[in-house]
Amino acid sequence: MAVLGFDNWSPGLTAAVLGLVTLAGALRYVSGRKLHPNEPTVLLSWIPFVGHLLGMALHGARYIKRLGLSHPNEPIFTLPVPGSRIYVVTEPSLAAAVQRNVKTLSFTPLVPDITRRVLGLDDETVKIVRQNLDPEPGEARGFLADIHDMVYGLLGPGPYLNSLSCQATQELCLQLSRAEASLRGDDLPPTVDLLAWIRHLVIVGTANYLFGIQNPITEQPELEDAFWAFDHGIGGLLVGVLPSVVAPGAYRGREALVAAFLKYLEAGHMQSATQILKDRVRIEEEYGFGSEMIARSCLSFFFAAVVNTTTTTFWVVLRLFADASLLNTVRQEIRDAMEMSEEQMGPGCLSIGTLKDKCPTLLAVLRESLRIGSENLSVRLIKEDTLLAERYLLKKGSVVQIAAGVIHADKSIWGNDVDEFNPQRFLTHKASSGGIHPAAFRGFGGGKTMCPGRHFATNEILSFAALIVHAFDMSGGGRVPPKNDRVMPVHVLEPKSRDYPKVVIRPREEASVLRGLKVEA
Ligand code: HEM
Ligand SMILES: *[C@@H]1O[C@H](CO)[C@@H](O)[C@H](O)[C@H]1NC(C)=O
Ligand SMILES: CC(=O)N[C@H]1CO[C@H](CO)[C@@H](O)[C@@H]1O
Repeated sequence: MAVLGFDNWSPGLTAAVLGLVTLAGALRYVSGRKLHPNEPTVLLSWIPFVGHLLGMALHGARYIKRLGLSHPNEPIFTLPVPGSRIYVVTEPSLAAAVQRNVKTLSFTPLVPDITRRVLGLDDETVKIVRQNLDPEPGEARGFLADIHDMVYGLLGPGPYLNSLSCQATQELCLQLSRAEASLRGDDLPPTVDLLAWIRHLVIVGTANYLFGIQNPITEQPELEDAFWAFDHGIGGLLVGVLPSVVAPGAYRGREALVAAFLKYLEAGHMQSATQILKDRVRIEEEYGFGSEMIARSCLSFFFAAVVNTTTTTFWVVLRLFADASLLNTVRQEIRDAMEMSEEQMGPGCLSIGTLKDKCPTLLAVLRESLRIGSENLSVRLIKEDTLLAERYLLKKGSVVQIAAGVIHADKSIWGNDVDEFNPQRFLTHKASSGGIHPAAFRGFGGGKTMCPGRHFATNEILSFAALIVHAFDMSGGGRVPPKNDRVMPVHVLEPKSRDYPKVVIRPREEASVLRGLKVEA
């Protein structure tokens, strides 16, 4: 006994342990009960009440994914958490049902609190954001509804989408030609961290095309690091208590960026920003946002425009350089698209539309990279008790999440090679002709909150990745590291930091197109 350290074992302690075990059992029983016979199956955690929250905090995306994949016969299940329930949807037709139910299932009631935590909005601004969240037709509209309509309108197919896509690609091309110039002189090109290389090009390029060249990033290049510190600590900011202690790096990074955006606004540089940002600022001013809050909102849009473009381009490029035959096929598609653009529009021109038409394999690589990399949980608050698909009762006040990570890893949808990177699956008849449910591909979310930037992002990433593989060779990137899914997925997953691929980048002869390229829609 002494060896086991039970010297002080006492009847009182035994009773206490027995009591705790009984209490745990009782709590498990209570928390495991359905609130209504039609509520989705309740999945219990080993530790009552807080077990699921703990699991998500410790294992991130992987926790829900494991639960979902180990219960393949439950298209939706209930996770009891303190004071509430989380319903998790893991099947496309139910995901579509959630998306259709716009009256009682809504993301917007969650926005004020999320933005308060992540961006540090003050109480007065949060109050403005909270008003008229989901106006019915004929009702007074609120801030979020106005922003939503403006953003979805401008970024939908049309002339602004085309001009923004051209500006972005033109700018990224300029960044690439600078990178090429700096590599050209080297006899022995250095080994670089591919993710860091792409991060730099995207963050500088995006700041330029969105905010004009007198933007915070060109004025203070050290803010690049602040940006990624903010990005990597968003999970900590979402906790919502003592951000400067819980997520000090993210907090300091965010505040440095906000100060710089405030300076940018006060200097009047917004004049040279792109239309969508001017419109956002105008709406924010109309609703009474102060300038510091407008600076915080600038950071939010900048964030949306940078993070997924960076990570997705990184995976696309890495995948291409890891597979010689895939790279050959895609390079041929790009050459054809460039030749055709020149025939149609003149020497030195690249048409984004032609690139999209002529590069089906590249587009498939992009979609397949998003299938594998995106595990976000689309969240909606249940505003009224809701019977989903005439079968599952969702209780008011809880949240329902669509688990992209589970749906994207489901063998019954994608086939037995679901864990393989196989862009062919997006080229075959099955994927394009309705063999796969339209709500199964969740890279851009779905329903009312579907990413407004999806057309733009597709144009931008396709052109940017095309220019990279056309103009550069890369060696050393043969191994594709696994994604790090132990984080809260606020964007497309990255590899673990120790696995960031190191590559040697060399300009090809074809890199000459970067100089003087004219990008057209
Ligand atoms: C590969 C690139 C991108 C991916 C994978 C992506 C994906 C997403 C997803 C999944 C959502 C949430 C949808 C939901 O919850 O149902 C979202 C929201 C959003 N995205 Fe993107 N996005 C990308 C690029 C962009 C770009 C380039 C922009 C802007 C220029 C942008 C602007 C936004 C905005 C403003 C929202 C919030 C919409 C709202 O809540 O009303 N995204 N994005
Ligand atoms: C980025 O993409 C992920 C995965 O598709 C998504 O969950 C997330 O909301 C996106 N973030 C932004 C800021 O667009
Ligand atoms: C769990 C999680 O990170 N969900 C995020 C998915 O994407 C939306 C829109 O960008 C975020 O608001 C959620 O927080």
